[in-house]
Amino acid sequence: MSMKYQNHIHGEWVDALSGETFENRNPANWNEVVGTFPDSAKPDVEAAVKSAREAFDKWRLTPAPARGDILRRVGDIMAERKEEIAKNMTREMGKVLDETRGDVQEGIDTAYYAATEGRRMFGHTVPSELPNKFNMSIRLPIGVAGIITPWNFPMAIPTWKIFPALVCGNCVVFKPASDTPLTAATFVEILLEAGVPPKVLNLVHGGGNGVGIPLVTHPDVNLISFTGSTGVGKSISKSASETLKRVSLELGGKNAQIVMDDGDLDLALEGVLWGAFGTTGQRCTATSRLILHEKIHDQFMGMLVSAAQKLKLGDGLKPESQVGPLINEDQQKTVQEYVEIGKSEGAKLVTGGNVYSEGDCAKGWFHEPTIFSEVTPEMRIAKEEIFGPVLSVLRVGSYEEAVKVLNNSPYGLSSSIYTNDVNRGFQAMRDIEAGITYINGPTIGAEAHMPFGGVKETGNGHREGGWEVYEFYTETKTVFVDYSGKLQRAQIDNY
Ligand code: UN1
Repeated sequence: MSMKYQNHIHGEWVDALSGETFENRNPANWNEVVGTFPDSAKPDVEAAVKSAREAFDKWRLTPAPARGDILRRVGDIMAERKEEIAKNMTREMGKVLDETRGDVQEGIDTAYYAATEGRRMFGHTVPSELPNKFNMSIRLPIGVAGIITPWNFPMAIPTWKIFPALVCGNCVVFKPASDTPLTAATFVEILLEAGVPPKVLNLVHGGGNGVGIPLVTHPDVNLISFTGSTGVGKSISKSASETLKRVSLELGGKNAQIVMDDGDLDLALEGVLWGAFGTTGQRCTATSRLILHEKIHDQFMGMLVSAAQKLKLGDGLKPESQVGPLINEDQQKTVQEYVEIGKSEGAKLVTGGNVYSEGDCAKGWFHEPTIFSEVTPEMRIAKEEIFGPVLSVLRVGSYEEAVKVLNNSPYGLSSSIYTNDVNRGFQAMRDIEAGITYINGPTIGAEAHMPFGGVKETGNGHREGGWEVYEFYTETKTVFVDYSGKLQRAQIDNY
């Protein structure tokens, strides 16, 4: 049954002012409408920002530990509803149930971490250079946070942004991806049920032009956190600079796994299958390049191709499915285009390459796990983010060449090396240009309490997750308390 959902603005559930709507469909079965959502525009965004701005005065004065307590309850409710949320997430975006459960769990972990951060939010106390004077820095909320999230982690990524924003005392206008509005609606419902004051949290459904741009350019929005493509990230950065907003960008990747000749090949095989074809390759951390030492290249390719051919495609709600559909028809077309590009560049298609439409899969946007070998570093399939189940394999002769090939990328999010040489492992930690490096693990597997983000065109230097994200959502105020009872001139009276 398809339901009709609304925006949450100024403490009320409302339609878009224009009355327009859009449909959310199941990528495993395009005939199934999951729900109907408001297709919002600038006036809706303006109302949401106004609400957040008004709510800020009170929310900023709520003690941070009390804000944290609300997030702990959010975590509890998410844990109770985990199975239901995961099933609905699979219906709206396709990844298999184990993965959508993991996505919800990442949100729960982030909630409990954020809850305790309400009791930290450390500042510094530092000696003054003058007598009878006290120096410290304190952390203050900033104001209204505009949160723009993608469809591939419809729960985890909104939690990475919204929990720290709230616990730090900011109010939120949330624009979720229009491919996954249902998980977003459930998430907002849970936050409200747990006790987030209604006007503090505003949800505006819709597209980038209708909602994203008005949010990014709104003078009363103080910060923007965005996860998505590098192209969109650059244009957000440009537009947001007009109003000097603080912007955190989490963008594309072309992540590589290196397998050295001394690596454990069985382990590396499990890693690359999970890294490349988990979430149907639709993660910013997905393994889209495999860099093989020439000594193990042929043996490993044999193992990889036969294992990839055994992967079971299907509706993510079925327990036997290992690889779900792509998110939509456009993404299926993009993947097909890259298969053609790979062929025309002279790479060797060793398995896959086609849309998959056996049985029930004909109703969705499935694509075979696809592997190209004999890929060279200058080919487009070695450089561009595809966001699908396509793996490009490159052959190298040494560790130095492996790192050079890995670093030959405009992106730098995640990376991995399989080696049993401890010295190599430590060299790789130092030499690989990426925000995340796994030793003997695949490129995916971030944990909520560790910083997440990348270098080069993957972002603009901020991190999500862990302790670092809390810096982004607070302003530092430096405070001097002079209790000497007289004017003390720094740098002058003491020298
Ligand atoms: C993303 O790909 O957008 O490490 C986020 C991982 C996940 C998060 C990925 N826990 O793959």
